[in-house]
Amino acid sequence: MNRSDLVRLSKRMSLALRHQPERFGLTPDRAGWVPVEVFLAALRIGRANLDAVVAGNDKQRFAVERGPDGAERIRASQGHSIPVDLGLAPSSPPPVLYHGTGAEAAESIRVTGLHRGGRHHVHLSPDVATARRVGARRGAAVVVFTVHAAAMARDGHLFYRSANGVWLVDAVPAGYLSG
Ligand code: HQG
Repeated sequence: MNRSDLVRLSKRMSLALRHQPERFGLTPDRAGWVPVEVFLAALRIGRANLDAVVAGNDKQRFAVERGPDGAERIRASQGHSIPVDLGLAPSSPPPVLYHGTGAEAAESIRVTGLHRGGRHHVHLSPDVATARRVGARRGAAVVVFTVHAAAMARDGHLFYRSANGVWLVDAVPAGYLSG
């Protein structure tokens, strides 16, 4: 597979594991896991291609591990819109985190704070460069907000860190944002 085939397959895998498993005849367990064997059959792909996407993925979106029954299983590490419990423990965030978005959303965010869209959490990046890449999905004019994460945590907001290093929180009230 070339790079664009890998990206296309990664998007199909995201759709199947995060958003519309039923379209592929899949029923992830409550933590979002699907047996690898079942997943390969449902997407009609071979193991080598799955491994290429999992290993080569720019953001390590997918996790493969051996489940309690000894069989391998796969899930997306974050970004679901289907109900899943990733089983993440709350974790102390660094002093600040970042959120990149499109300029047209910025004014509303300054007023109402950050809300999760269709996903389970607001997604925050550990560094400006990553936030800028996330925001660039919304167009050329990117705004990067600084989130005063340690202050939020002190005030009782729970933060989670996904297996691929994305910070997750229910919402960010406007008072903790600058930028
Ligand atoms: C915006 C991708 C107006 C928010 C990325 C964002 C990330 C508001 C959009 C991951 C708002 C939600 C998540 C408000 C939030 N007014 N707009 N009050 N509050 N928004 O896609 O953070 O490739 O659910 O700024 O790289 O963009 O899928 O979140 O633009 O890591 O692995 O509402 O998705 O990863 O959009 O991206 P999303 P996101 P993957």
